[in-house]
Amino acid sequence: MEFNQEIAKRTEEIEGIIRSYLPKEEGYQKTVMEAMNYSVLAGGKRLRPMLMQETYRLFGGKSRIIEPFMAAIEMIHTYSLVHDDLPAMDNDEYRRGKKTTHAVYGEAMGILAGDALLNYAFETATLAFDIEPENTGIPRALQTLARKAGIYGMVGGQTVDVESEGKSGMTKEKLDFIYRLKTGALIESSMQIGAILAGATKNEQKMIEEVAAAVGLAFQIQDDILDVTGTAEVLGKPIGSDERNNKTTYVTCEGLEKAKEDVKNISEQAIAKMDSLVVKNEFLTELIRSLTAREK
Ligand code: GRG
Repeated sequence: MEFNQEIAKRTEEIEGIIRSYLPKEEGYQKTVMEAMNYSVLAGGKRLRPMLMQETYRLFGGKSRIIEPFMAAIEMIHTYSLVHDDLPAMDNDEYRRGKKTTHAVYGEAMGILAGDALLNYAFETATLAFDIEPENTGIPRALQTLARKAGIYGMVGGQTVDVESEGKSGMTKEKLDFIYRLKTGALIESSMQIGAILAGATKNEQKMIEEVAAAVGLAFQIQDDILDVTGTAEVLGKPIGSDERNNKTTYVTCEGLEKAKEDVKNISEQAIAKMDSLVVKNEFLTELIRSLTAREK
């Protein structure tokens, strides 16, 4: 099967898994559940669950234990987007080609839906105990999910990003820190959890964390590039937001051409590191390579 068809097929499967873990819309608190489901089902590439599932397969994982964690990582990713779009942050009206959650449900419900998704992610991930109680990796996987989403991960990176906005004095070192945490941490979490639950060794887990860090960095640089060269139709959100928000990005630091070269080089470094493992997953390699050419 051709790679793009394979991606489409797997994305659809992942969509089904995520959907199966979403809450029923019922009870007096129904509105928050509707807002959660609206946000998660608004589309998206489902990259993080895909990386998680493929890393799990890379290390020989075969059970459904990975599924609640796949849903959980997408819930955490979605919460971050819902909160990032709020008036107090980027104040965006469109995301994934649809109205943002607060634009549809109001600001208070946008905040609550984000909070609820973060919490429900952990409630969902713990269902792994029912699927494979004998898997000793579950506590470590939960710890990784928590840590990489929090102050030592995504929230930490977003904090520095928010504080730097509109200010001069951004250094390359600080920008790397922001990218590693804000974007990289959830990608690291995804791939590490796949490795942990499949029973990879400590050394293999470390290698995968490094591979994922490089994938995350390349992904964020490509995001910066698309904010300059992309189109609103394909991206599903307005372009030029970095310039409007006076943001220092990899593109403003290094220039467009160097940024494009670096996306390719950093991704190839990630692939080379993965190739040094004894286990192989060709689809995962192709997936990482395909991200360098992504248009959304
Ligand atoms: C609000 C705590 C908090 C964190 C926000 C993730 C984030 C941090 C902000 C969103 C804006 C942004 C540019 C984040 C960097 C990561 C990134 C490129 C997210 C978009 O991920 P995709 O392209 O989105 O995988 P889809 O829609 O495909 O799921």
